[in-house]
Amino acid sequence: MAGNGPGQGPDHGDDGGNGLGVATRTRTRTKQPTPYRVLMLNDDYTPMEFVVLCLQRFFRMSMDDATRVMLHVHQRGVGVCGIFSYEVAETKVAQVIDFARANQHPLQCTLEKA
Ligand code: TYC
Repeated sequence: MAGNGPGQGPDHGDDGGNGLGVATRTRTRTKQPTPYRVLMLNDDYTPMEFVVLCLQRFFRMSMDDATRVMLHVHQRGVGVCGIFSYEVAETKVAQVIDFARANQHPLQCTLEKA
């Protein structure tokens, strides 16, 4: 009976005929990254203008959208800045926290699975 060793599988032309091919076939279906929400948290000390600046700078919001989101966070305690892949969400959280710390503001930002 034929085994499953070298030379037994279908020929994908990637092994120079020695039966020891490298897996070169590419997947045709794309996998969407798991989405993550970036959340801005309220506090009593960070100036409203600074929060608006963060939303404009790191989330590319217009002045109107940034003001709306900032006021929502101020009134409700938490608000969504955007939805991203894990890597992008993590980067944006770090950028906001670093920028806030550099300016001596306690502003906090976090992420959660969307
Ligand atoms: N509550 C802050 C103040 O009254 C403003 C603020 C809004 C702070 C949103 C953080 O994520 C925040 N100065």
